[in-house]
Formats: sequence, structure tokens, C-alpha cells
Amino acid sequence: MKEKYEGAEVKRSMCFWCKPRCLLNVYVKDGRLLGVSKSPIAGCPRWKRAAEIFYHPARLRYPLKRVGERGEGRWKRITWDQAFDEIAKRLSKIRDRYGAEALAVEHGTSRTYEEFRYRFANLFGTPNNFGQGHICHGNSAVVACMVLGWWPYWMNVEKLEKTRCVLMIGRNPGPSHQTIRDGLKKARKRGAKVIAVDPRPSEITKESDLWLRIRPGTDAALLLGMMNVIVEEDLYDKEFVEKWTYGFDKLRERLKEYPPSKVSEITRVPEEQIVKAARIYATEKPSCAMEGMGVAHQPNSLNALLCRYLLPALVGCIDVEGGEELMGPAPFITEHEVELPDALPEEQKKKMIGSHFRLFSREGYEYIQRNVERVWGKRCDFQGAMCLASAPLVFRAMAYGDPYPVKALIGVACNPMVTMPNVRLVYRALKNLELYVVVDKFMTPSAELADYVLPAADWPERDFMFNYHNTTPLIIAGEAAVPKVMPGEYDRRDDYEFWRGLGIRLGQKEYWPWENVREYYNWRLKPMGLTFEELVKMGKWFPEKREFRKYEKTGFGTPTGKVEFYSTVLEKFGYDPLPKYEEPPESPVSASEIAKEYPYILITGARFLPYFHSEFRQVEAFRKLYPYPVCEIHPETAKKHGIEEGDWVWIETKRGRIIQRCRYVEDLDPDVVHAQHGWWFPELPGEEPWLHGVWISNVNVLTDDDPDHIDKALGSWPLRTMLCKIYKAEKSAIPIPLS
Ligand SMILES: Nc1nc2c(c(=O)[nH]1)N[C@H]1C(S)=C(S)[C@@H](COP(=O)(O)OP(=O)(O)OC[C@H]3O[C@@H](n4cnc5c(=O)[nH]c(N)nc54)[C@H](O)[C@@H]3O)O[C@H]1N2
Ligand SMILES: Nc1nc2c(c(=O)[nH]1)N[C@H]1C(S)=C(S)[C@@H](COP(=O)(O)OP(=O)(O)OC[C@H]3O[C@@H](n4cnc5c(=O)[nH]c(N)nc54)[C@H](O)[C@@H]3O)O[C@H]1N2
Ligand code: SF4
Ligand SMILES: [Mo]
Repeated sequence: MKEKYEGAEVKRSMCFWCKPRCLLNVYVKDGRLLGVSKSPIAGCPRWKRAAEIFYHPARLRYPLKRVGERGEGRWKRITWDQAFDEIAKRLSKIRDRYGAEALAVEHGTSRTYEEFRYRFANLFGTPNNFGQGHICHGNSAVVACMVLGWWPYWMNVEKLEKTRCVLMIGRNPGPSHQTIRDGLKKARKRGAKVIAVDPRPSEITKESDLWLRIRPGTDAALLLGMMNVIVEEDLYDKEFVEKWTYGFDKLRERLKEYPPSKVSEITRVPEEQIVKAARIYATEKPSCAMEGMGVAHQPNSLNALLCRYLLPALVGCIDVEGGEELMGPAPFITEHEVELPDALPEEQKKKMIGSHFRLFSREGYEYIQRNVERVWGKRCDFQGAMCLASAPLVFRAMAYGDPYPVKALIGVACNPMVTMPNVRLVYRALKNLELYVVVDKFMTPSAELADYVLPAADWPERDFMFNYHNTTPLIIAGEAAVPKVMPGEYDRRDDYEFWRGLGIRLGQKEYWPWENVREYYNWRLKPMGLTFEELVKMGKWFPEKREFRKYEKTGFGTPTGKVEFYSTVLEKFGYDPLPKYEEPPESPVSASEIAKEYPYILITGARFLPYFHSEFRQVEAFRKLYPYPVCEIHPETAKKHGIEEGDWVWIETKRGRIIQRCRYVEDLDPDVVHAQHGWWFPELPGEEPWLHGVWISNVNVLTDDDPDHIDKALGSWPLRTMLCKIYKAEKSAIPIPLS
């Protein structure tokens, strides 16, 4: 490594090409990135190709303005100043004409500075901040804060060194979070038990002691069944339950409705496995659970998540080492404080689209987080992921003007044409906008529909400080390694500079006092007596002493000061205060008529390498390795339809159809089909109707965003558990470049 980069300067930067956010050495010469140090994550496919990805010819270099019709693929290069001036002017006009709420701002999976989006929106006057928070950890965080008064930090790998049993519910860190997979392997070597709940075989189900192959969407029932066993068999922690929980007797009554025999019928998990899982989980202590998108993306995610966070309280594993550790906040200025929530006038706050999903509304957020703050002194997480307008409803407002017109959208680090549900509606919405601004690293199917596409700095080009949105005291930092501007080659801005540049032109100058993000970080770190540069040298900051069972002194950050089996928050907002199971809205049980034509249960989006959501499809080496989208089907099921392994298959739901290539998976439930998400084809034309092949294999053509199917309390939409049919694709269905 050393010889290869001889004479190069070494910078320490934070990689954002996937979730671990590794700190890497970046080797730089004459302002050029030569390469990076080996990823600490075994199996990371990206670090070796850092230069190839960073200098990919398809990367955006200069601001672009649409010159043809929307979606026609005709662009003109402009300067940043022109872009800022024109966008600001058009936004002002839209605000004058329709009100500030006619602007929506959208986020993706936290790849960038999220706090500035909210700050900008609050200062502009719009409550319509929306994105993936409803379904990606935001819903987990809300439920955990509601019943536990803090969110057990979800990337806490260290605790796996102390745990005796890990319940993995709908989470597969094999491809999604390799640090956790490694932690689990080590834990098992030590003798800890791993129980995996998943409808399909995965790396983790194969590396577990017990695999519960659940019917998709029925996790709440399974967990209620496990709680039933734990209570009936007297395996619960009586002292903790008596002293530190609220509403146990009511929960106990509710649990009677879920004996293992009935739960087995609902979930298709054999009764003895339910009992076994409950016994292991309740006796091998400390135990902990880790839920993933298998849970967060299912219909009625509220109940599955409620059960997930209440189960550990039954066995007394809250805030014990190796259990559900509540780590508290970091002692710096938090993102929430930066968001300026009070800058938004009261009458504007009320206009947030989707406020009837009460837990994600401002009222719900404030109520939950004030209780958290009472105990911890700060909030857990930030509004940017836990208090959001509802995406499916915001897209409807764009498409149909209901409840009022949304005319402008700024999307930073998100690709809604690929990652939001029911993309036909998303398409209609985007086409109807008066102004659509996209800030991204690459052209995407979404960006192809924009008026302005602005080139974002990638991680080697920016300073970054991260602390998982204040759900943990851990703070990590990495510095910019290479310039964002190379005259004659490219001219990029980081996303802070984007929001600031636009904000200043809209009269927000006094609110953007920091010239650059480093100044801003220094301001946030001041209370700790640290500078950003010092933090970069340290790599990470973590308190020297960890305190467990803080609740014994302070109580829990909930309205009753206890873990709420009976949620007074749900009660206050008009929902059932106790957990329950509800059948998914589109399942063979609830929609038997639909099931006659669409007999299979479709799940989507299980992670796979080397890709990350819709990203990296441009990287030739990756495409050689993994050229096509893959759907997983049981061989018997496939054969019934004359489908051989490797065949292109139509997957169809009530909302549309796509093609993917079949992979036989022996251990899959024969009634379940899994289709990958994130697929589009950068090599296909960008203009309509192609939009880089966004209609061909994109699973979100199939998914459901029906407002009646959205979780009533959380507003989360169902990306897993719907009905589909499959049939072999005719040759003519396959675009020539893919055949
Ligand atoms: N059917 C189905 N749909 C799903 C899922 C599923 O399982 N099934 N998963 C869902 C989940 S959990 C999530 S989080 C979402 C993800 O949804 P998105 O966040 O929309 O997905 P990405 O493909 O990661 O898109 C991010 C875009 O941001 C750009 N980008 C990356 N870094 C930066 C940056 O620093 N600045 C800027 N300006 N741009 C940047 C990338 O080039 C990319 O185009 O997808 C959801 N959609
Ligand atoms: N390579 C790669 N890594 C990623 C991402 C990526 O796109 N690519 N995305 C990142 C993001 S934003 C996120 S949110 C995480 C998500 O990472 P994880 O939480 O691990 O989520 P998934 O892999 O989507 O799904 C986990 C498992 O849920 C199962 N599942 C599906 N339906 C159900 C169900 O009804 N019940 C249960 N119990 N299980 C079910 C799937 O079969 C799958 O094995 O990954 C992150 N890491
Ligand atoms: S791509 Fe992911 S695993 Fe690899 S170095 Fe970057 S953050 Fe770490
Ligand atoms: Mo996510």
C-alpha cells in the first residue's frame, strides 16, 4: 500500500458509500484521490475501487439546467450562481402564489447533512419535509422513544460481546451491516445463541441456532406469542416488571389472545419453535433484539415494533450491559438544535401533510421527545427523521393538488423514482411540478425529470461529523481529502453549501453564519472543548465511563417514568394502547379475492452486495459481477410456471409488472417471492420513456402506497407483504442491451 501511494498526502475521511461510515485513509497527490486504505469491514466491495467510483465518467461535474421539455434529456451547463439565483427567484414566486407549504423537501437514507434541510425548510416556511424516515429506522426510533424513553442505539456492536442471546427480527446484516454480522459470529463462538426471524434463508438464518421461517408481515403475532409463553411459563422478570413497567396486567390480558397454537396458525412457524425461541430468549440473559427492515417495512409496523421494544422489558433486559443499552446523548450542540424548529410559524406547522399519522406529527414528536428530554436533558434523534410529512400524501398533493397544491420539490440525496413506493404515482407527481431541483452525485431516473440537477460533493470532498443523529454519545469525524473544484474538470459543492447558498438568496443570511461546514462543526463541538481538527485526529469520541440502569435514579423518559406496556402516548393520541396483531391489508387471508389471481406473497428489497439501494449500477466492475436484478422463487413454485433458474420472469401485482431473473431458493416458503429493489440501468437512455430503464425491473412499480394501507399511527408504508403472480417473460420483453 505504502509504495503504491508513495509521496501521497494522507487524509482521514469518513466513507459514506454504505452504512458503517468507516474512517479511511485517503491517499492524495496534486489534489487527486489515488486510493484509500483497506476497509475495516471484511467483504467491503468498494474501497478497492474508490478511485474508479470517485472519478467515474458519469459523475455530475457542473450544475445543469433543463432546456427541453421535462424528461426530454436536454441540458445546459450553468454556473452555481446562476442556479442559486434562478432557483431562489422561482421559489419566491411559488411561495407568493401558493404559500410556502407549496415547497416540499425530500431526503433519502441519511447520506449527507440532514439537519440543514430542516433548517432551510423551517426558515422558508414549509412544514413539508419528507423522505425515508417513516420506514427507515425513524419508525423504530419513534416507537422505542415512546415506550422506553430512548432508542437503544441500533449499530451497537460492542454489546454483542456481552450478550447471551440475540433475536434478529427481519434483519440480515450479512449484506447490510457487516460489522454486526461479525459481532454475531464472535458472540456465537463465545456460546451466545442467535435466533433469526425471516421468511427467507439469509446469511444470518444460516448462522443462527434457530431460524423461524415466518409468514411475511406476521411478526407482531409471533412476538405476542413469545410474550405469551414467557408470561404463562413464569419466565418474566417479576421485579423489573413490578417496579419499572406500566400496564402489565392489561398486557397480560391481551397476551391471552395469542397462545402459541393460534400464533403458529397465523405465522406458519411451528408451535414448538415459538415456545423454544421464547424460552431461550427469556433464560439466556442478557438477551437483546435487533430488528431490521423486514419489520420496519411491513404493514402495521407499529405493532411489530411495539412488541419488539416491549419484549425485552418482560425479561428485564432494558439498559443492562449486553441487553437493550440506552446510551443517551452526546454533550455537544445537537442536530435538533440546528434545525430551528421554532422558526416555523404555528399556522405553517399545522399544514404539514399527513399530520393525522399522529406519532410522526409535530404534536406527537414534541410530546414523545419532551418526555425523553426530561430524563436525558436532550432529545433522542432529530426531527429530520421522526417528524415528517407523509411521502405518499405529499406525492398526491403534487399530482392532484389535494389537500393543497405542492408545486416545488428539492430532493437532496434521494432517488424517489426508484426507492419510493408506487412509482407510477411518484412519476405523475414529479411531472406535475413547476420546479424540481435535484442535488446528487449522478444522473438518476429522478434527476432526469428535474429542472436543475446540481453536482454534490462526495465523501472524499467533504468534512463530516456523525453521531447517528444523537441516538448515541458516540461521535465520529472525517475530513475532506480532495478539493470540490478542479478548474476545467468539475465544480461541485457539498450539501451544506447548497442549502446555505440557496438560503442566503432567500433572505436567510443571518441564519447561515458559518462559511463552511468545518466552522459549523467547530461551533457545535465548542461545549465539549474540542475542535473538529482534534476530533478528526481522534477519529471518534466516546464517554470514558458508561452508566447502566440510569433509570433507577431518573426513571424512564416516558410520561409515566416507566416502560409502558400500556402506552399512555398511544392512548392520548387515540390509538389502541396495547400491542396487537392485524392481518396485512393485502394478504392471502385478508384479500382472498385478490389472492385468486395473485397467489404469492411478495417481499422486496432484502439487501445484497455490491450495491447500495439504487447506487453503483454505473460501476462496470460491479455490473460484470452482478449484471441483473434477481428474484428468489422456490424451485417447485417456479417449475409450476415453467420457469427455469436464470429465466427472466414477470412479477405482477395489482399496481403493475416488472421483469427480474429467477434464482431458485430451496428453503424459501413456496408461497413467497422475493424481488430485489434499487434496479435501473444507467446505460439505457435517460430521456422518456426510458428514464434509464426505470420501468423495467424497479420493484417499486409493484409496491403499495394506498393511504388506507399506511400504518395509522406511524404513517409507514408497506414495502413488504403484498400479493403477486409470476410468469415467464417472453423474449421480446427483455430490452436488447440486457438480453
Ligand atoms: N421496495 C423497496 N423499496 C425500498 C426499500 C426496500 O427494502 N424495498 N428500502 C427503503 C429504504 S430502507 C431506504 S433507506 C430507501 C433509500 O432510498 P434513497 O435514499 O432514495 O436511495 P439511494 O439509492 O441510496 O439514493 C440516494 C441518492 O443520493 C445520492 N447521494 C449519495 N450521497 C450523496 C450526498 O452526499 N449528497 C447528495 N446530494 N447526494 C448523494 C446517490 O447518488 C443516490 O442517487 O429506499 C427504500 N425503498
Ligand atoms: N448492500 C447494502 N447494504 C445496505 C443497504 C443497501 O441497499 N445495500 N441499505 C441500507 C439501509 S438504508 C438499510 S435500512 C439497511 C437494511 O438492512 P436490514 O435491516 O438488514 O434489511 P433487509 O436486508 O432489507 O431485510 C432484512 C431481512 O428481512 C426479511 N424480511 C422480509 N419480509 C419480512 C417479514 O415480514 N418479517 C421478517 N421477520 N423478515 C422479513 C428479508 O428476507 C431480509 O432477509 O441496510 C443498509 N445497508
Ligand atoms: S463502502 Fe461501506 S463498508 Fe466499505 S469502506 Fe465505505 S462505509 Fe465502510
Ligand atoms: Mo433504509
